Amino acid sequence: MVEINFDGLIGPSHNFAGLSPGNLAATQHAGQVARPRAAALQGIAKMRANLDLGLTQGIFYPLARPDHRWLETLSTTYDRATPHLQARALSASAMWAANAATVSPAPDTRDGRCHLTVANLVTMPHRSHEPHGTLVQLQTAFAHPAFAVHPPIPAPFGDEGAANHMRLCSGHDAPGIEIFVYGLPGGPFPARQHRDASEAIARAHGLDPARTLFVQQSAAAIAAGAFHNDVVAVANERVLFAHELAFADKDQVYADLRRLMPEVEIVEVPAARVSVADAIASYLFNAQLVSLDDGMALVLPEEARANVAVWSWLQAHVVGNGPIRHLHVVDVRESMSNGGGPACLRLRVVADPATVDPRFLVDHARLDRIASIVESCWPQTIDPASIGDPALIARIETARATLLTEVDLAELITT
Ligand code: SUG
Repeated sequence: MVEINFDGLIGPSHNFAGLSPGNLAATQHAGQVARPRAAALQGIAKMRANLDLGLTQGIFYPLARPDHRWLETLSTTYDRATPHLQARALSASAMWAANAATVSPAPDTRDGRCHLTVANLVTMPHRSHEPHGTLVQLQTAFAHPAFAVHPPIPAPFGDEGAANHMRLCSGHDAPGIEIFVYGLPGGPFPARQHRDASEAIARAHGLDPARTLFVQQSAAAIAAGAFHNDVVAVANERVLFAHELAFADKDQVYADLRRLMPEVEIVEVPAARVSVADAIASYLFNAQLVSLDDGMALVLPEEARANVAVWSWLQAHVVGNGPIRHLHVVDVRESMSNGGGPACLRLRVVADPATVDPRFLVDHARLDRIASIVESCWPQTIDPASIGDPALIARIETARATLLTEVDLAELITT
Protein backbone atom coordinates (compact mmCIF):
# COMPACT_ATOMS: atom_id res chain seq x y z
CA MET A 1 0.00 0.00 0.00
CA VAL A 2 1.17 3.50 -0.82
CA GLU A 3 -0.23 6.99 -0.47
CA ILE A 4 -1.78 8.11 -3.76
CA ASN A 5 -2.49 11.80 -4.31
CA PHE A 6 -5.56 12.28 -6.51
CA ASP A 7 -5.53 15.80 -7.93
CA GLY A 8 -8.67 17.43 -9.25
CA LEU A 9 -8.02 18.53 -12.83
CA ILE A 10 -9.02 22.19 -13.02
CA GLY A 11 -12.11 22.34 -15.17
CA PRO A 12 -12.84 24.45 -18.27
CA SER A 13 -15.33 26.64 -16.34
CA HIS A 14 -12.80 27.91 -13.78
CA ASN A 15 -13.73 31.51 -12.98
CA PHE A 16 -13.64 34.15 -10.26
CA ALA A 17 -17.18 34.74 -9.04
CA GLY A 18 -16.45 35.39 -5.35
CA LEU A 19 -18.83 32.74 -4.11
CA SER A 20 -17.17 31.76 -0.83
CA PRO A 21 -17.56 34.22 2.05
CA GLY A 22 -14.77 33.60 4.58
CA ASN A 23 -12.36 32.56 1.81
CA LEU A 24 -10.42 35.81 1.53
CA ALA A 25 -8.55 35.01 -1.69
CA ALA A 26 -11.76 34.12 -3.52
CA THR A 27 -13.50 37.25 -2.28
CA GLN A 28 -10.55 39.47 -3.22
CA HIS A 29 -10.40 38.11 -6.77
CA ALA A 30 -14.14 38.28 -7.42
CA GLY A 31 -14.90 39.71 -10.83
CA GLN A 32 -11.40 39.27 -12.28
CA VAL A 33 -10.77 37.52 -15.56
CA ALA A 34 -9.76 33.87 -14.98
CA ARG A 35 -7.48 31.73 -17.19
CA PRO A 36 -8.92 28.19 -17.18
CA ARG A 37 -6.39 26.81 -19.67
CA ALA A 38 -3.39 28.17 -17.74
CA ALA A 39 -5.03 27.03 -14.49
CA ALA A 40 -5.38 23.43 -15.67
CA LEU A 41 -1.83 23.40 -17.06
CA GLN A 42 -0.54 24.67 -13.69
CA GLY A 43 -2.36 21.79 -12.00
CA ILE A 44 -0.92 19.29 -14.50
CA ALA A 45 2.58 20.67 -13.89
CA LYS A 46 2.08 20.07 -10.16
CA MET A 47 1.05 16.47 -10.86
CA ARG A 48 4.16 16.03 -13.01
CA ALA A 49 6.34 17.43 -10.22
CA ASN A 50 4.84 14.90 -7.81
CA LEU A 51 5.60 12.09 -10.25
CA ASP A 52 9.17 13.34 -10.51
CA LEU A 53 9.46 13.12 -6.72
CA GLY A 54 8.64 9.42 -7.08
CA LEU A 55 5.07 9.72 -5.77
CA THR A 56 2.08 7.79 -7.08
CA GLN A 57 -0.32 10.20 -8.75
CA GLY A 58 -4.03 9.94 -9.40
CA ILE A 59 -6.55 12.28 -11.01
CA PHE A 60 -10.22 13.21 -10.74
CA TYR A 61 -11.97 14.74 -13.72
CA PRO A 62 -14.05 17.93 -13.86
CA LEU A 63 -17.76 17.56 -13.09
CA ALA A 64 -20.50 18.51 -15.57
CA ARG A 65 -20.78 22.30 -15.52
CA PRO A 66 -23.12 24.07 -15.75
CA ASP A 67 -24.93 21.57 -13.57
CA HIS A 68 -28.22 21.29 -15.45
CA ARG A 69 -29.41 18.50 -13.14
CA TRP A 70 -29.10 20.86 -10.15
CA LEU A 71 -30.81 23.74 -11.96
CA GLU A 72 -33.66 21.40 -12.81
CA THR A 73 -34.18 20.68 -9.09
CA LEU A 74 -34.46 24.46 -8.70
CA SER A 75 -37.10 24.58 -11.46
CA THR A 76 -35.03 26.61 -13.86
CA THR A 77 -32.56 26.32 -16.72
CA TYR A 78 -29.17 27.92 -17.26
CA ASP A 79 -30.43 30.47 -19.78
CA ARG A 80 -33.28 31.56 -17.49
CA ALA A 81 -31.24 31.66 -14.25
CA THR A 82 -29.98 34.90 -12.72
CA PRO A 83 -26.25 35.60 -13.19
CA HIS A 84 -25.63 34.72 -9.53
CA LEU A 85 -27.33 31.35 -9.89
CA GLN A 86 -25.53 30.79 -13.20
CA ALA A 87 -22.19 31.33 -11.45
CA ARG A 88 -23.15 28.83 -8.77
CA ALA A 89 -24.15 26.25 -11.39
CA LEU A 90 -20.96 26.84 -13.39
CA SER A 91 -18.37 26.71 -10.59
CA ALA A 92 -15.32 24.53 -11.18
CA SER A 93 -14.95 24.10 -7.42
CA ALA A 94 -14.71 20.29 -7.64
CA MET A 95 -11.03 20.90 -8.56
CA TRP A 96 -10.33 21.07 -4.81
CA ALA A 97 -10.22 17.34 -4.30
CA ALA A 98 -9.39 17.68 -0.59
CA ASN A 99 -13.09 18.51 -0.28
CA ALA A 100 -14.27 15.49 -2.29
CA ALA A 101 -14.35 13.00 0.56
CA THR A 102 -12.98 11.90 3.92
CA VAL A 103 -10.73 8.87 3.61
CA SER A 104 -9.93 6.26 6.27
CA PRO A 105 -7.31 3.84 5.01
CA ALA A 106 -7.75 0.09 5.52
CA PRO A 107 -5.43 -0.26 8.56
CA ASP A 108 -7.70 2.09 10.55
CA THR A 109 -11.06 0.48 9.87
CA ARG A 110 -12.93 -2.38 11.50
CA ASP A 111 -13.54 -4.31 8.27
CA GLY A 112 -10.07 -3.74 6.80
CA ARG A 113 -11.39 -1.82 3.80
CA CYS A 114 -10.47 1.72 2.81
CA HIS A 115 -13.56 3.84 3.50
CA LEU A 116 -14.42 7.06 1.67
CA THR A 117 -17.40 9.30 2.53
CA VAL A 118 -18.29 11.88 -0.10
CA ALA A 119 -18.41 15.39 1.41
CA ASN A 120 -21.84 17.03 1.35
CA LEU A 121 -20.44 20.60 1.06
CA VAL A 122 -23.85 21.95 2.12
CA THR A 123 -22.60 25.27 3.48
CA MET A 124 -21.77 26.97 0.17
CA PRO A 125 -24.51 26.79 -2.49
CA HIS A 126 -22.02 26.61 -5.39
CA ARG A 127 -20.41 23.53 -3.81
CA SER A 128 -23.59 21.92 -2.48
CA HIS A 129 -24.25 20.21 -5.83
CA GLU A 130 -20.81 18.58 -6.12
CA PRO A 131 -21.63 15.37 -4.19
CA HIS A 132 -23.68 13.76 -6.97
CA GLY A 133 -20.90 13.84 -9.58
CA THR A 134 -18.20 13.14 -7.02
CA LEU A 135 -20.01 10.04 -5.76
CA VAL A 136 -20.30 8.64 -9.28
CA GLN A 137 -16.62 9.30 -9.94
CA LEU A 138 -15.43 7.76 -6.65
CA GLN A 139 -17.67 4.72 -7.16
CA THR A 140 -16.00 4.27 -10.56
CA ALA A 141 -12.43 4.85 -9.38
CA PHE A 142 -12.79 2.75 -6.23
CA ALA A 143 -15.13 -0.03 -7.38
CA HIS A 144 -12.74 -2.74 -6.12
CA PRO A 145 -13.89 -4.56 -2.93
CA ALA A 146 -10.85 -3.14 -1.13
CA PHE A 147 -12.89 0.10 -0.87
CA ALA A 148 -16.21 1.18 0.61
CA VAL A 149 -17.57 4.42 -0.89
CA HIS A 150 -20.29 6.06 1.23
CA PRO A 151 -22.82 8.67 0.09
CA PRO A 152 -22.70 12.07 1.80
CA ILE A 153 -23.91 12.71 5.35
CA PRO A 154 -27.37 14.31 5.14
CA ALA A 155 -27.94 18.03 5.67
CA PRO A 156 -27.86 20.04 7.87
CA PHE A 157 -24.60 18.59 9.19
CA GLY A 158 -21.92 20.32 7.13
CA ASP A 159 -19.02 18.17 5.93
CA GLU A 160 -16.13 19.39 3.77
CA GLY A 161 -14.12 16.17 3.62
CA ALA A 162 -10.40 15.61 4.02
CA ALA A 163 -9.69 19.34 4.35
CA ASN A 164 -10.80 18.96 7.98
CA HIS A 165 -9.29 15.55 8.64
CA MET A 166 -5.73 14.48 9.46
CA ARG A 167 -4.11 11.14 10.01
CA LEU A 168 -0.99 10.36 12.01
CA CYS A 169 0.71 6.98 11.78
CA SER A 170 4.14 5.38 12.00
CA GLY A 171 3.89 4.51 8.28
CA HIS A 172 1.08 4.87 5.76
CA ASP A 173 0.23 1.17 5.96
CA ALA A 174 0.20 1.07 9.79
CA PRO A 175 -2.89 1.81 11.91
CA GLY A 176 -3.32 5.56 12.37
CA ILE A 177 -4.78 8.15 14.70
CA GLU A 178 -7.52 10.01 12.84
CA ILE A 179 -8.20 13.63 13.79
CA PHE A 180 -11.44 15.33 12.75
CA VAL A 181 -11.38 19.13 13.06
CA TYR A 182 -14.71 20.95 13.37
CA GLY A 183 -15.77 24.56 13.80
CA LEU A 184 -18.45 26.14 15.97
CA PRO A 185 -20.82 28.78 14.61
CA GLY A 186 -20.96 32.32 15.94
CA GLY A 187 -18.02 33.97 14.15
CA PRO A 188 -18.13 36.34 11.19
CA PHE A 189 -17.80 33.46 8.68
CA PRO A 190 -19.54 30.10 8.46
CA ALA A 191 -18.04 27.14 10.31
CA ARG A 192 -18.22 24.64 7.48
CA GLN A 193 -17.38 21.41 9.32
CA HIS A 194 -19.87 20.21 11.92
CA ARG A 195 -18.84 17.83 14.66
CA ASP A 196 -22.00 15.73 14.14
CA ALA A 197 -20.95 15.07 10.55
CA SER A 198 -17.43 14.06 11.59
CA GLU A 199 -18.75 11.72 14.27
CA ALA A 200 -21.11 10.08 11.77
CA ILE A 201 -18.23 9.53 9.35
CA ALA A 202 -16.05 7.98 12.06
CA ARG A 203 -18.89 5.56 12.86
CA ALA A 204 -19.53 4.73 9.20
CA HIS A 205 -15.84 4.04 8.63
CA GLY A 206 -15.65 1.71 11.64
CA LEU A 207 -12.87 3.66 13.33
CA ASP A 208 -11.65 2.72 16.79
CA PRO A 209 -13.03 5.43 19.13
CA ALA A 210 -9.88 5.13 21.25
CA ARG A 211 -7.77 6.21 18.27
CA THR A 212 -10.06 8.96 16.95
CA LEU A 213 -9.94 12.60 18.05
CA PHE A 214 -12.53 15.34 17.50
CA VAL A 215 -10.78 18.67 17.77
CA GLN A 216 -12.23 22.17 17.64
CA GLN A 217 -10.68 24.59 15.19
CA SER A 218 -9.89 27.94 16.77
CA ALA A 219 -12.58 30.55 16.18
CA ALA A 220 -9.79 33.11 15.67
CA ALA A 221 -8.39 31.07 12.77
CA ILE A 222 -11.80 30.84 11.06
CA ALA A 223 -12.36 34.56 11.60
CA ALA A 224 -8.94 35.28 10.06
CA GLY A 225 -9.87 33.34 6.92
CA ALA A 226 -8.97 29.71 7.72
CA PHE A 227 -12.19 28.35 6.27
CA HIS A 228 -10.75 24.82 6.38
CA ASN A 229 -8.30 23.25 8.85
CA ASP A 230 -5.89 22.48 6.00
CA VAL A 231 -5.17 26.21 5.73
CA VAL A 232 -3.52 26.12 9.19
CA ALA A 233 -2.39 22.51 9.72
CA VAL A 234 -1.24 19.43 7.82
CA ALA A 235 -0.12 15.98 8.97
CA ASN A 236 1.91 13.19 7.43
CA GLU A 237 2.99 9.95 9.10
CA ARG A 238 4.37 10.87 12.54
CA VAL A 239 4.52 14.65 11.87
CA LEU A 240 1.89 17.29 12.66
CA PHE A 241 2.78 20.67 11.15
CA ALA A 242 0.48 23.35 12.52
CA HIS A 243 0.17 27.00 13.31
CA GLU A 244 0.17 27.91 16.99
CA LEU A 245 -3.38 29.25 16.67
CA ALA A 246 -4.86 26.40 14.59
CA PHE A 247 -6.81 24.72 17.39
CA ALA A 248 -9.12 26.04 20.11
CA ASP A 249 -7.20 24.06 22.79
CA LYS A 250 -3.83 23.09 21.39
CA ASP A 251 -2.46 21.83 24.71
CA GLN A 252 -5.22 19.24 24.90
CA VAL A 253 -4.70 18.24 21.25
CA TYR A 254 -0.94 17.84 21.70
CA ALA A 255 -1.38 15.94 25.00
CA ASP A 256 -3.89 13.53 23.41
CA LEU A 257 -1.59 12.94 20.47
CA ARG A 258 1.45 12.29 22.66
CA ARG A 259 -0.57 9.85 24.75
CA LEU A 260 -1.85 7.96 21.70
CA MET A 261 1.36 8.15 19.70
CA PRO A 262 4.48 8.83 21.78
CA GLU A 263 6.67 9.11 18.67
CA VAL A 264 4.60 12.02 17.26
CA GLU A 265 6.62 15.06 16.15
CA ILE A 266 4.69 18.30 16.50
CA VAL A 267 6.14 21.12 14.43
CA GLU A 268 4.38 24.25 15.60
CA VAL A 269 4.91 27.60 13.90
CA PRO A 270 4.62 30.37 16.49
CA ALA A 271 2.42 33.38 15.77
CA ALA A 272 5.36 35.56 16.73
CA ARG A 273 7.28 34.21 13.69
CA VAL A 274 4.42 33.83 11.21
CA SER A 275 1.11 35.57 11.88
CA VAL A 276 -2.15 33.79 11.07
CA ALA A 277 -2.69 36.42 8.39
CA ASP A 278 0.67 35.54 6.76
CA ALA A 279 -0.04 31.82 7.08
CA ILE A 280 -3.37 32.28 5.30
CA ALA A 281 -2.09 34.68 2.63
CA SER A 282 0.90 32.43 1.82
CA TYR A 283 -0.82 29.05 2.31
CA LEU A 284 2.24 27.80 4.19
CA PHE A 285 0.20 24.95 5.69
CA ASN A 286 -1.73 24.20 2.52
CA ALA A 287 1.33 22.35 1.35
CA GLN A 288 1.55 18.69 0.52
CA LEU A 289 3.64 17.14 3.28
CA VAL A 290 5.00 14.00 1.65
CA SER A 291 7.40 11.20 2.54
CA LEU A 292 10.33 10.77 0.17
CA ASP A 293 13.21 8.30 0.38
CA ASP A 294 15.47 10.95 1.92
CA GLY A 295 13.01 12.52 4.36
CA MET A 296 9.82 14.55 4.30
CA ALA A 297 9.21 17.34 1.82
CA LEU A 298 6.74 20.19 1.62
CA VAL A 299 5.23 20.97 -1.77
CA LEU A 300 4.46 24.66 -1.36
CA PRO A 301 2.82 27.36 -3.47
CA GLU A 302 4.94 30.20 -4.91
CA GLU A 303 3.14 32.51 -2.50
CA ALA A 304 4.93 30.85 0.44
CA ARG A 305 8.34 31.61 -1.07
CA ALA A 306 7.28 35.20 -1.74
CA ASN A 307 6.38 35.81 1.92
CA VAL A 308 9.53 36.86 3.83
CA ALA A 309 8.37 35.71 7.28
CA VAL A 310 7.17 32.36 5.96
CA TRP A 311 10.19 31.62 3.79
CA SER A 312 12.70 32.52 6.48
CA TRP A 313 10.90 30.27 8.98
CA LEU A 314 11.00 27.42 6.44
CA GLN A 315 14.68 27.95 5.63
CA ALA A 316 15.58 27.89 9.32
CA HIS A 317 13.57 24.68 9.83
CA VAL A 318 15.21 22.88 6.94
CA VAL A 319 18.78 23.74 7.99
CA GLY A 320 17.92 22.87 11.60
CA ASN A 321 17.15 19.39 12.76
CA GLY A 322 13.44 19.43 11.90
CA PRO A 323 11.63 16.54 10.24
CA ILE A 324 10.91 18.51 7.04
CA ARG A 325 14.03 18.14 4.91
CA HIS A 326 13.07 19.56 1.50
CA LEU A 327 10.99 22.38 0.04
CA HIS A 328 9.46 22.14 -3.44
CA VAL A 329 7.68 25.15 -4.87
CA VAL A 330 4.86 24.91 -7.42
CA ASP A 331 2.92 27.57 -9.31
CA VAL A 332 -0.82 27.05 -8.85
CA ARG A 333 -1.65 30.74 -8.90
CA GLU A 334 -5.02 30.46 -10.65
CA SER A 335 -6.30 28.02 -8.04
CA MET A 336 -4.69 30.05 -5.24
CA SER A 337 -6.64 33.09 -6.37
CA ASN A 338 -9.79 31.19 -5.47
CA GLY A 339 -8.35 30.05 -2.14
CA GLY A 340 -7.08 26.63 -3.23
CA GLY A 341 -3.43 25.68 -2.64
CA PRO A 342 -1.44 22.53 -3.43
CA ALA A 343 -3.09 20.57 -0.60
CA CYS A 344 -6.61 21.65 -1.56
CA LEU A 345 -6.09 20.27 -5.04
CA ARG A 346 -5.41 16.72 -3.86
CA LEU A 347 -7.15 13.88 -2.03
CA ARG A 348 -4.89 11.39 -0.32
CA VAL A 349 -5.83 7.72 -0.51
CA VAL A 350 -3.65 4.99 0.98
CA ALA A 351 -4.17 1.90 -1.15
CA ASP A 352 -2.61 -0.66 -3.43
CA PRO A 353 -2.60 1.11 -6.83
CA ALA A 354 -3.56 -2.19 -8.47
CA THR A 355 -7.00 -1.88 -6.80
CA VAL A 356 -7.70 1.57 -8.33
CA ASP A 357 -9.38 1.91 -11.73
CA PRO A 358 -6.37 2.69 -13.96
CA ARG A 359 -8.25 5.49 -15.74
CA PHE A 360 -7.80 7.50 -12.53
CA LEU A 361 -4.02 7.01 -12.29
CA VAL A 362 -1.56 9.08 -14.30
CA ASP A 363 1.97 8.93 -15.58
CA HIS A 364 3.69 11.50 -17.82
CA ALA A 365 2.34 9.93 -21.01
CA ARG A 366 -1.25 10.10 -19.79
CA LEU A 367 -0.72 13.67 -18.61
CA ASP A 368 0.63 14.53 -22.09
CA ARG A 369 -2.68 13.38 -23.59
CA ILE A 370 -4.71 15.28 -21.03
CA ALA A 371 -2.60 18.43 -21.46
CA SER A 372 -3.04 18.38 -25.22
CA ILE A 373 -6.85 18.37 -24.81
CA VAL A 374 -6.60 21.19 -22.28
CA GLU A 375 -4.46 23.18 -24.70
CA SER A 376 -6.85 22.76 -27.58
CA CYS A 377 -10.24 22.82 -25.80
CA TRP A 378 -10.13 24.76 -22.49
CA PRO A 379 -11.15 28.42 -22.80
CA GLN A 380 -8.20 30.74 -22.49
CA THR A 381 -10.07 33.27 -20.38
CA ILE A 382 -13.40 33.63 -18.62
CA ASP A 383 -14.69 37.04 -17.67
CA PRO A 384 -17.40 36.59 -15.02
CA ALA A 385 -19.49 39.09 -16.97
CA SER A 386 -19.61 36.69 -19.92
CA ILE A 387 -20.95 33.55 -18.26
CA GLY A 388 -24.35 34.01 -19.91
CA ASP A 389 -22.80 33.59 -23.36
CA PRO A 390 -24.13 30.34 -24.92
CA ALA A 391 -20.99 29.97 -27.05
CA LEU A 392 -18.81 29.94 -23.93
CA ILE A 393 -21.06 27.35 -22.28
CA ALA A 394 -20.96 25.14 -25.39
CA ARG A 395 -17.18 25.37 -25.42
CA ILE A 396 -16.96 24.38 -21.73
CA GLU A 397 -19.24 21.38 -22.23
CA THR A 398 -17.46 20.21 -25.37
CA ALA A 399 -14.08 20.50 -23.65
CA ARG A 400 -15.12 18.20 -20.82
CA ALA A 401 -16.79 15.67 -23.16
CA THR A 402 -13.68 15.58 -25.38
CA LEU A 403 -11.45 14.93 -22.40
CA LEU A 404 -13.64 12.19 -20.92
CA THR A 405 -13.83 10.47 -24.29
CA GLU A 406 -10.04 10.66 -24.64
CA VAL A 407 -9.47 9.03 -21.23
CA ASP A 408 -12.05 6.31 -21.93
CA LEU A 409 -14.57 7.66 -19.42
CA ALA A 410 -17.33 8.71 -21.80
CA GLU A 411 -19.74 6.99 -19.41
CA LEU A 412 -19.24 9.96 -17.04
CA ILE A 413 -20.22 12.65 -19.57
CA THR A 414 -23.88 12.71 -18.58
CA THR A 415 -23.29 12.34 -14.83
O1 SUG B 1 -14.50 26.04 -0.89
N1 SUG B 1 -13.06 28.13 -3.28
C1 SUG B 1 -12.98 26.95 -2.47
C2 SUG B 1 -11.57 26.68 -2.06
C3 SUG B 1 -11.42 25.34 -1.41
C4 SUG B 1 -10.07 25.10 -0.87
N2 SUG B 1 -9.97 23.79 -0.34
C5 SUG B 1 -9.32 23.46 0.80
N3 SUG B 1 -8.91 24.34 1.65
N4 SUG B 1 -9.15 22.20 1.03
C6 SUG B 1 -13.91 27.06 -1.27
O2 SUG B 1 -14.00 28.14 -0.68
C7 SUG B 1 -14.17 29.78 -4.68
C8 SUG B 1 -15.18 29.77 -5.76
C9 SUG B 1 -15.61 31.12 -6.27
O3 SUG B 1 -15.61 32.07 -5.50
O4 SUG B 1 -15.95 31.17 -7.46
C10 SUG B 1 -14.17 28.46 -3.93
O5 SUG B 1 -15.16 27.76 -3.93
